[in-house]
Amino acid sequence: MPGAPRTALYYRLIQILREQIEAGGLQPGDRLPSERELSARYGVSRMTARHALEILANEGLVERRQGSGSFVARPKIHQQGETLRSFTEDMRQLGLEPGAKVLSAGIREASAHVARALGLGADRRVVRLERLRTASGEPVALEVSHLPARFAGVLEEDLTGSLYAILARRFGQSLAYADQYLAASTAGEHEAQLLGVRPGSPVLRIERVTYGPDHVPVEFVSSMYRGDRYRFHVRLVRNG
Ligand code: 16G
Repeated sequence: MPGAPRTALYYRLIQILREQIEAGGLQPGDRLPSERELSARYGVSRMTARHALEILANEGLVERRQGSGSFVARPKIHQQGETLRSFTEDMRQLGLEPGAKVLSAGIREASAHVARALGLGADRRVVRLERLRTASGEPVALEVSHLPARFAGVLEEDLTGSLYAILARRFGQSLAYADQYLAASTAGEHEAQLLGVRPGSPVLRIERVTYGPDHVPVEFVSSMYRGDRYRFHVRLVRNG
């Protein structure tokens, strides 16, 4: 890339590769040129080529496999943020098989944060449910749900399926809306192991309070979604 300032070289290379992937010239599973090939083709150092591939890997666009090179990653699981849906509904919509592995389930005393989110009064007991969610067998999210103690009956149910379906069937509890917060974070050692990523990998930390039609909070969840497998879409409409 003659003429480009040295510091911008890897940005240019990233742009070129990203365009090839997004335009479909390179398909999921396709092998990308090696560092050596990139360096020869675009006149950059191997260090620059490696740096560009590392950045694309961090973005989840490219998968680097030890000893065999870099490959175009599968598209991310695309979750839209306009409709309140369960994990099960989200995955089915995408043609993926939803799953849940129960890591722990029981009654706990809520922390101040959880009690505030659920608007709890004197009774601070909550159902705490920790589940690893899978999409067609692949771990994609860790969810820690908290429900007010009036829902303790969920603990007698099979929690490897849909929690929202249990709430509807057993308690007649429908859900109306939710407040959801997203923040960037990284996976700790334990979480990384469960999610099948390296410790320190980027993740999306999501907190959500879900309300019933009477505006009473039903669930507070704190989740960790794999940053390399997820992207969230929110439509913003301009006022006026
Ligand atoms: C979503 C919700 C979670 C809820 C689950 C129910 C987020 C961050 N989390 O994953 O709060 O417990 O759906 O799904 O959106 P289920 O009915 O399939 O168990």
